[in-house]
Amino acid sequence: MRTNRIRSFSFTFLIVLSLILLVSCGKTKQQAQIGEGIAIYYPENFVPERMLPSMALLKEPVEEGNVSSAMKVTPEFYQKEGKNCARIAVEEGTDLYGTGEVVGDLNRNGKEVTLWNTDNYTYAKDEGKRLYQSHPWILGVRTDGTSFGILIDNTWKQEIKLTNPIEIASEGPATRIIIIEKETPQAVLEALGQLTGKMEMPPLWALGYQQCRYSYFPDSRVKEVASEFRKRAIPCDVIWMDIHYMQNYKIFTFDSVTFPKPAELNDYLHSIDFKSVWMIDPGAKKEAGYFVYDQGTAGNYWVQDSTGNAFVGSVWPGPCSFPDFTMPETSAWWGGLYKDFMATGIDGVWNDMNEPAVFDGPDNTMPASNLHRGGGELPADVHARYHNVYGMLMVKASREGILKTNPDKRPFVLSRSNYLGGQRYAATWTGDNASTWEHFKMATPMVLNLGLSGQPFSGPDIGGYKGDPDTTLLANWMAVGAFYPFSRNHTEVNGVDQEPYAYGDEVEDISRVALERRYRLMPYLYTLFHESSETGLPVLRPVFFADVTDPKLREEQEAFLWGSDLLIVPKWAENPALPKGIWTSVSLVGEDSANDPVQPDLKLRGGSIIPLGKIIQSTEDYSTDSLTLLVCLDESKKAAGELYSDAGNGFEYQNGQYSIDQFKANVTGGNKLVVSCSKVDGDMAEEVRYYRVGLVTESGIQYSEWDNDGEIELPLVP
Ligand code: NBV
Repeated sequence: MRTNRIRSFSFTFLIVLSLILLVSCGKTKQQAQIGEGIAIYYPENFVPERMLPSMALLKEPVEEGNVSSAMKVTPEFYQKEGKNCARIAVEEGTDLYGTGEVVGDLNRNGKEVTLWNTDNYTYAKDEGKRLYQSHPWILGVRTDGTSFGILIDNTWKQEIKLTNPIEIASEGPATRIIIIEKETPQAVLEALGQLTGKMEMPPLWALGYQQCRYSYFPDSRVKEVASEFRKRAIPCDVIWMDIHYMQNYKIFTFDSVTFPKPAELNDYLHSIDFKSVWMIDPGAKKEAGYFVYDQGTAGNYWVQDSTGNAFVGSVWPGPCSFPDFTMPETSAWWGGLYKDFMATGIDGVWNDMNEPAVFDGPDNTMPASNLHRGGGELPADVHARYHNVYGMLMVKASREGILKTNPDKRPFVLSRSNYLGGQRYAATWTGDNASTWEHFKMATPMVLNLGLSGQPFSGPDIGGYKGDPDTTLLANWMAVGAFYPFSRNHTEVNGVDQEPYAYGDEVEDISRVALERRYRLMPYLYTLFHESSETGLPVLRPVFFADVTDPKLREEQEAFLWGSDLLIVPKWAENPALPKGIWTSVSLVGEDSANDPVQPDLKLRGGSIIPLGKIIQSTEDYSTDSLTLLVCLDESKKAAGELYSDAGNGFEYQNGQYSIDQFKANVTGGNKLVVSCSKVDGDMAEEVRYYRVGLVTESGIQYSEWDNDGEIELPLVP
């Protein structure tokens, strides 16, 4: 009896034990579905403490059971030469894109990238295989257009070889990998947006053209340049202050001789409808009595060397200490520094050198053995782990601080360094390029691949940073540069004046036309930025997005798309591969789009309607009270389009203060184009809006009268 009881007790115990084991195994499953078409894979030697929380993901994925059989791509983990590796075989004929900010072709097949944020002047170091940002992310597009994404959830240094199989080798601990499997590349990017977040709506002014150099100083020179734009009627929204405005390059200070009254300067700029963006680097000069250094030292906010002392490395001001942005108290302090700074009327902030660049450090950064103390969710660990996210954590702290001090304004932060998911905090530019045709042509695929890696708001230094462009190069760069999401002309310290008017009448006229085109297109561009902030889709898109099954489009990197309706074809493009179907040239400001020798040809997709505004000198004059609707009919004589509007700044749009208008065109009675305009979403009070329709055909644009009754008619020319 007793033995039986013992037996049955042991039996029950065993069952309970195996149940416990089963459940706990379920919890630490090596792979699991985490969403529709999204699965996560763990290597056996995964150590959560060294890898989590994820710096790219918005939140820790929730496991939803076994990996679905629809997932076609699977990583295989292994170790080699002390590195944690993964290989991923892909179907023959797959085209690979992404991996963020890269030099070279749009199509990444056969390419290699090192993810280790590096200050890389003219992209010369390591043949440009590592640049200022890291995006451990690959987009794969199969021949039939079905697509997948590979997110390697790892901040440590790693190498990605885009071969078949794809090879990933990490210098850090073993990494988990997320795979997205969808019908189209667009759907993959939307899933990436859901996982890693989207760009917040920027202020409208940030979509305007911007003028920069290293540096405009003294303040009278800043005023002179800004006024020159107005005098010459070249549209421009923003002028930039590089490091010379600071007192001996000390961050959060103003030079007492050259910039004695920053508030007065900002007032002046605002009075002529300019905004100003000012640079802030991470390094704070090690100087007793300098308030930033004193506060940082008193608060113990600095990154430490391996012995636990504040790390000191040289940058512009000489020996500097660097905020440890993994510490919540450091980030809060850093954010607070923006209070007095922004109070001078500064509109936006430019965070540079945040790879971080350290002149006398190993490989021009800080030692990998430096210590970050973490806090909150982030564990303490060595710099090797946090290096690639140093810039991202910096712009996160900057953004939060700016928002706190100006809670009713949308922050604008531009960052040189960043990491996958960093579009949540800052826009970006592609660092120190050169004034050469090679770099000019390379800029489009760079911006495209950033967009295919989650960052929609980017652009290169127009005209090139190093060296001086010749007249032809600057003219062409301005003409195409008007179509970068972030459109800013910038040059290095010893460069000649590179403002569009400084190169003679011809470049000035070409630049004016180019920028007038951008500003007329502002209602469409703003709508695209809104779409991007909602969906994660890029603003600037590769031509193959127009037809993901057309193999001929997969490598096109000279022409590009704005959204899905406007194709931009540079005049220097050699036999560009263009999508099939109706794409009709449109002239916007009196130029001849198809035949102008420098301005890119703008082609409207058959079936689309895009709203155009007026030619304005800055977005301060932006209004949607009278819009021209450019209509390009499809084969069935129909077209449709949309406009997003809101206050252009502030957050009221999040409380419904926006409007979405929809436009629909069709031909009735065989001879009359009818376009209906109706508000379909948003609580923003309806303005009295005048519309006219411009029917785009091969022989030009036929315009209707202006009308405000929501249904515009245009008798068709037989
Ligand atoms: O602050 C000066 C420059 C800036 O103009 C440039 O855009 C950054 O990429 N900055 C780098 C520092 C050093 C340049 C050699």
